[in-house]
Amino acid sequence: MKRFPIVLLFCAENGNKGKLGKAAYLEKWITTIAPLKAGETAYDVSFEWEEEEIGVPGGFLIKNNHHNEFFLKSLTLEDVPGEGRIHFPCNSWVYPAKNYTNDRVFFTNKSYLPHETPLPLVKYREKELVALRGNGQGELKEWDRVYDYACYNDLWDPDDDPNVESRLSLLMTLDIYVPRDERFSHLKLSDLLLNDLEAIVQIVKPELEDLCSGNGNEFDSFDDALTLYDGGVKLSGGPTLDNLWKNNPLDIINLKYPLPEVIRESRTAWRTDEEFAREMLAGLNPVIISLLQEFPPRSKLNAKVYGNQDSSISEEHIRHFLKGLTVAEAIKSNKLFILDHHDTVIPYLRRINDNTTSKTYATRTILYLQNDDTLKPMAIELSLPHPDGDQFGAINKVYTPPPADQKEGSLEEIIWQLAKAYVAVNDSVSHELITHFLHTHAVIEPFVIATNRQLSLIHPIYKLLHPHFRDTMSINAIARQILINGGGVVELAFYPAKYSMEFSSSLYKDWNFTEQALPQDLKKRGMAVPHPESKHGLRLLIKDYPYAIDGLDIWSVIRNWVSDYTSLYYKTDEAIRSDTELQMWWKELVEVGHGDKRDEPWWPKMENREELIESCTTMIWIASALHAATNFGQYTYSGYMPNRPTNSRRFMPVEGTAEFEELRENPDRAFMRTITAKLQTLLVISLIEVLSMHSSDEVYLGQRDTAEWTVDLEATAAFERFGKALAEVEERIVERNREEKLRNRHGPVKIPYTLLFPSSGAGMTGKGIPNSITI
Ligand SMILES: *[C@@H]1O[C@H](CO)[C@@H](O)[C@H](O)[C@H]1NC(C)=O
Ligand SMILES: *[C@@H]1O[C@H](CO)[C@@H](O)[C@H](O)[C@H]1NC(C)=O
Ligand SMILES: CC(=O)N[C@H]1CO[C@H](CO)[C@@H](O)[C@@H]1O
Ligand SMILES: [Fe+2]
Repeated sequence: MKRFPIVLLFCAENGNKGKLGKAAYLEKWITTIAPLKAGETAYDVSFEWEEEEIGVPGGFLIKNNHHNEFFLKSLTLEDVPGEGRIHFPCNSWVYPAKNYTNDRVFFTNKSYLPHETPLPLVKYREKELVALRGNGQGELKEWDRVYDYACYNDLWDPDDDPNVESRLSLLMTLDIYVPRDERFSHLKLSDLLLNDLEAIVQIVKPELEDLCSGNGNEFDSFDDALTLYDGGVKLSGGPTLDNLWKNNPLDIINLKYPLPEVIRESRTAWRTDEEFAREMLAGLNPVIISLLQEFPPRSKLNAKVYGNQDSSISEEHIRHFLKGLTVAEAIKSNKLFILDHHDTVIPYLRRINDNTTSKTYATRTILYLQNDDTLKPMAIELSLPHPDGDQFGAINKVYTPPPADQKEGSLEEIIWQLAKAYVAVNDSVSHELITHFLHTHAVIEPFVIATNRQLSLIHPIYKLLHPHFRDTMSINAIARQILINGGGVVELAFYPAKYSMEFSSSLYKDWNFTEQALPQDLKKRGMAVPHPESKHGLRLLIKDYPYAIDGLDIWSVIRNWVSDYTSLYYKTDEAIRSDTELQMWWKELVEVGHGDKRDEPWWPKMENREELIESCTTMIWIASALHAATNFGQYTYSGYMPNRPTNSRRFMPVEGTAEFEELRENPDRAFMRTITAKLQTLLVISLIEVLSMHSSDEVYLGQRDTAEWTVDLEATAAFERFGKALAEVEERIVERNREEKLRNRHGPVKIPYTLLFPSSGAGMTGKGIPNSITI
């Protein structure tokens, strides 16, 4: 065991040179420390103190002279003269010394702004950041700890371009470079979840392709689609996938898919207009709905290129819903809302419809706010680019619900159901590619990298943000390798097909970081107006808007915590401006990390405490609550594909065609042949089942995986207040879910709104806000 020399780095209060102590070595294995987790071992080590004026240790150096790496969790010194206990959280893989140019250094759990750093530590603080930034040269290896930027590109041939990450073939191991300490280091479920993702792509996908080849790629009815959840999937002449799994070492995935909650209480409630609209406020993608402020809805696309893209929905289509109001009056009294998937889709639609097997529309849905705060869809507009060219504008067709006295199964009702399906297709793709992938997973990664490159581990803002970055680089690397890669599952199953990632990245042009702050987002969509007397200073126009109500509670609790914590370290705005690391961090984030957006006027300048608080709150909100709200309900709502299809393969049938006859005679079959096919359905639900699960070692908002993350008592007290405030939010969520008059919290499908409920157990729970994007 005497293979690892450990040298303490002393900081004398008076002197200005760091002194290194004598090397010490691990001694005996201690068995008395509790609680240790499986695989962890504690060792004794004794240090010689030369004389008292040498000061107290502020760090230590360690050399691994072994052949193998080990994970160093922490070092604790007991009975330090004049100090008592000193703790060094480490949480890092230490590779054999030959892999490093400098000795590995670790610091105590004290925070220092750069200019407050004890002189002996300054050199080590700076050298460590230089090492973490790397020199941009060579291929990075497993033991490297370098955080650097590279462009992701799977849109053309990346191997021709030396500046972008090279494309990897699908090997059995996932080996995109990720700094070692960012790789899922935890044992247990999170590793297995990854294995599952790999297995779905590498083992299940080929099996399913066989199964679904030829005529086997269709569900003929809703009942047919339900058999998935009863019997599992039978492979042609072979075992069920379930059995396949038993023979596989990774036997945790359940290929007998569990029944998604959206059809648990009723097999048909999802088809009601009330549920269709409710999911815009409390479902997976509650961030698109907005107040309608002009009628008919106008397009913001450039008319020179796209012609007239304004809506054709007219007063006649909707007047009978308005309880005697004119449209102008209804707009004035904030009664009209819109789910607008028009402008973003139109520029891609011709290519998608002409060059892929998808056949779909841009959509607009107009809704009326009823007195009980539920929304009633009044009209759906489906739009296509003009066949003669973009400049001729859109071809629009407007659909309205069947009259109330019409019996179920009428042709009007069948067509209306199909119109809703096209809206759901657009919404589910927009959810996955934009709300979930682009606006959480993708935009947060530059923050992870900039923070690690520019803020020292002993910087208080590093300590604030670090828990919110856990595992994010790992899951994103996996996504790049097997989900969003060219020819990957997303392209196979989502209607933009090979244009999926181009479509997603083109919308990065519209991204505005400051707008992701929940209050700003609600104001922008017209869902809230400033109102100083109301809670959170906002009045919601739909009072029963579960995502916004629970979200504002969470937002303000995060904001209070960030504000309390940062005020311990920054007493003045000048302290922000003179913090050299903080300034470098923000500059690099804006100019390099989000370099394509560096000239946007909305970037905070990071010149005062308010900007720091708002920016950190927004980062934490995106990584925790926003991701949770849009991730962990995926199986609940999309596990049953007819509710949120990812693709449409046929246009709305027109009278006089065979497809129209099929629609009339066998509407369910026509519906199933329009939406996502069987292979794609099985793949998507296998994936989202895994993506909807929490690993058993997930760390939730208000928790830390390192108990002694700071020695600062005021910071730990503020953190405890944060935890208490979150517990109170939980109580309020439970109470609201009990109130029957809040119709949007359960809806016809009877699913309470829990996606912003902070804590959770492991597995698929439909609740829980992890600190970071881990899946
Ligand atoms: C479809 O693809 C072909 C070949 O790549 C291309 O020339 C054509 O412009 C595409 N069509 C549209 C509408 O983009
Ligand atoms: C970005 O968002 C902020 C906050 O909502 C808003 O004030 C600003 O106008 C937006 N800027 C742009 C260019 O969209
Ligand atoms: C392809 C796609 O998802 N189209 C649109 C669906 O709706 C969202 C929200 O407006 C748009 O951003 C997408 O462009
Ligand atoms: Fe996710």
